[in-house]
Amino acid sequence: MQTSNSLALPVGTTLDRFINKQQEAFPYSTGELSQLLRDIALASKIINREINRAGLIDITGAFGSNNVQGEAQQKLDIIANIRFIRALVNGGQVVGILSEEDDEIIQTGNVNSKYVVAMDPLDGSSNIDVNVSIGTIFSIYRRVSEIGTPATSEDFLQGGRKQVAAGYILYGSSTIMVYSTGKGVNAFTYENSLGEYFLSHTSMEMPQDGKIYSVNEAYFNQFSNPIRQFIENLRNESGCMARYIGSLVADFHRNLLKGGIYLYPPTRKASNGKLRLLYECYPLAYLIEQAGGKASNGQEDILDIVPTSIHQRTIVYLGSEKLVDKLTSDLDAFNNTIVQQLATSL
Ligand code: AHM
Ligand code: MG
Repeated sequence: MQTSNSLALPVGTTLDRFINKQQEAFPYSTGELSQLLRDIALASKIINREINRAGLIDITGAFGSNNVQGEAQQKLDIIANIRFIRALVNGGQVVGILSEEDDEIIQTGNVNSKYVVAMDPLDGSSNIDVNVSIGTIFSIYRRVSEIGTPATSEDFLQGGRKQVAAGYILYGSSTIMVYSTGKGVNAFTYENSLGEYFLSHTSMEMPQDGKIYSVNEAYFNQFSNPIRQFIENLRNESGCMARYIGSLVADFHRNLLKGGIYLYPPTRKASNGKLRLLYECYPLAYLIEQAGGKASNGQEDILDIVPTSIHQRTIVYLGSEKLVDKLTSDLDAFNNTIVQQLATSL
């Protein structure tokens, strides 16, 4: 959905020009965040290139162990991780990186930088090797540790509302970068032949309601009663359609544009959900709130969850306001009934 652009920039503006314009709106800004966003965009272009020729690398790789850069053949998610880290280290604006691919915080050595980045360099592992849409997710914080020292886990455990920017890159039928610095959400579509991102969706607003639900229904029998009931109502009474790619960024992006809800409830294998709070759920929750949608774990807004560890997981429901409100009120009602039943049985 496209609405009028608060910055009065025409669609077709390059990402660079947009970032510069945004920076001009803050006279005391130092340009570090702007440069960091440019570094992320650059890394995504490199990853986009790797993804586009992934099939080809496989063919050439079958005859030897090295790729065109003379590096050992690696899986695309590992390549993406390396590319991102390299771009952020060389860019110089980030003191520490938290990546889904690394257990520990990565120290960039840029101890005088003010920002840290939490990221999933390439999400959608089951889709990576089969030419289905995948994505990069990122979240940016201003560090709380002292300038001149390495990054600490506290820099990353500030809570979702402390994000200064967040976004994702979807490598799909076209490549698109969607991000927010807390003043609305804008999207930039990549023009391959020019090597540039161009503003394509301004001040994005998520529809308040929607007809799409996205959940892995293979787990249906493992879901709690109110979740099952909610899904059955969507199917039978609300006339909703199921759409599930199994790539969070792709499912999220479609629902952001069209309206709908994405659910990852507890399952037997993942009793606290599967998705990671810091670099999957916080950034998407930040974006969805900016676009007028909602993100909840069923009990509280995702952005209000107090984080306790850098790789923690969470249950997540991301979607149009009306759908998430309905789900959370169903869950509340169910919990209240259980409490009452317990109280009367005592
Ligand atoms: P990953 O980080 O290993 O790629 O897993 C995250 C992915 C999401 O992109 C997707 O929404 C979800 O896992 C799908 O999980 P499932 O296969 O259990 O439905
Ligand atoms: Mg992931």
